[in-house]
Amino acid sequence: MAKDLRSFIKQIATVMPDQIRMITDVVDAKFGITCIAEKLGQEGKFPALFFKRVKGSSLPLVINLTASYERLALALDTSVNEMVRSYGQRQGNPVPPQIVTEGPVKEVVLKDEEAKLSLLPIPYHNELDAGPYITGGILICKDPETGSHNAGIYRHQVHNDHQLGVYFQGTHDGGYIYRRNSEMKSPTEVAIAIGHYPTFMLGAVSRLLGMGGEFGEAGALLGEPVELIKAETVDLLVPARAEIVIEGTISPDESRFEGPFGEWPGYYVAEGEKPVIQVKAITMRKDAIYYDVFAANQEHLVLGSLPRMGSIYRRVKEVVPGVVNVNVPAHARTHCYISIKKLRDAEVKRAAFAALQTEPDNLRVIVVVDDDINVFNEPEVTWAIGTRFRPEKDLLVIPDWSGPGGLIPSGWESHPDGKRTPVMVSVMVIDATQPAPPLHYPPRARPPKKQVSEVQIDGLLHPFDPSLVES
Ligand SMILES: Cc1cc2nc3c(=O)[nH]c(=O)nc-3n(C[C@H](O)[C@H](O)[C@H](O)COP(=O)(O)O)c2cc1C
Ligand SMILES: [Mn+2]
Repeated sequence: MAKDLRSFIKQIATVMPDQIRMITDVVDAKFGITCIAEKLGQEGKFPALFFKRVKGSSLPLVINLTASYERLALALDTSVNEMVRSYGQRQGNPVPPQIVTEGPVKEVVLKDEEAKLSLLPIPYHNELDAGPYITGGILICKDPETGSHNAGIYRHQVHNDHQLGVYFQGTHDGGYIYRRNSEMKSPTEVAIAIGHYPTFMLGAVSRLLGMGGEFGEAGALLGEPVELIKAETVDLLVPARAEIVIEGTISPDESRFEGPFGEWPGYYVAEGEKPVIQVKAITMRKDAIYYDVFAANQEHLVLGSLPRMGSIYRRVKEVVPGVVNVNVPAHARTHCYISIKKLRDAEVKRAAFAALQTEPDNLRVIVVVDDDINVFNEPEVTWAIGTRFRPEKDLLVIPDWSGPGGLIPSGWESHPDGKRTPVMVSVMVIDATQPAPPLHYPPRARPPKKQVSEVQIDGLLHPFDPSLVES
């Protein structure tokens, strides 16, 4: 069966039924949806939430679908432990997309005045957000130089029924394409695809070298070619199995104030004048499901982190073949833990630099550890820093590595009048590995490994009997 948003929802409901919950009460898209998700998050729960009825729209909505590594690992058909390696390996083997002439995303075609954004249940997410935002849309546009399609997730404020904002950050390709077109006084044609199999979203957020290639990447992660179909009003190919596609153009000389909006570092950042998308058409399935990402929350982080980890793993592997695993923790996407089977001391810096090159704007702290450390178990990473890191030798600070600016507040200097100016930011590398070869260190103290592996926990543990301690 071809993979899409609904096939994934069905898969979760079948394989991990506890991980999806349905709400049948009518809920307001203005904070109602995110407040329910937030309340659950405060209890440490991040199930996918399917809202059957959203006030003012006939479409249901799913949020938090991609808020857990366990579910993303399922989408990749692997385990959390293996997902980074699996991602990195598949990234090297793109599967070209397939062009089709029919697809469910064309069941409803609305053009011009009929194409109203208010038909969609677009939520307000965080308290000070300037408006409803499309947070899970994949923006597709074409490189004017090569004609190749590029895709990435970008935030879109809803300005009114027919206009959206777009925030192109730093060096991202979407922004490059827009700026190139604008220099030539040409409009940029765009399509925003909403709702697909999660690996499609992951593919769009991959750190690929050069422009475009995301559809091939998504195919590699999906395990089948992405089906593409011609858009109605713009010269672009769009995913035929998406739930919804919004088509439009960005004029080279129109801008509008966008933001504030709560971003992944957990702050309202990057408000200002931004380009405007004029909506030309909306095409969708007749029973379309609206896919939303809970911005500035776990879902935003998890969805952003896995493509980074996978991309970093692949790039580190090119220079340090003994790389074992990479973790960019969702709660601190500024950090990156890399475990390596080290042959030579020089490999630590090589691994760290490859990670920093892959993810130049957002990483602040790189920790390199040996292969006995599970980078997904942070107490082990901390233990390695505590017992193997010698600050006077093993700390490297790289001043002015990235910026100026960015989404992390330390990339900005605040002034008494409330204004902020962008500054360069520094990064640090912590070498928490043992010196190579790792023979100088005494063995780690542990009970006999073989005997531990033979212990059967099932049937061994019983409820404690309080009568044993009654005086
Ligand atoms: C949920 C989510 C929202 C994102 N929002 C933005 C955004 O508003 N602006 C931006 O520049 N990048 C954003 N990103 C990151 C880009 O999608 C990512 O860097 C992508 O690789 C860019 O693709 P491109 O360089 O091919 O255009 C977001 C990522 C995620 C996961
Ligand atoms: Mn790209």
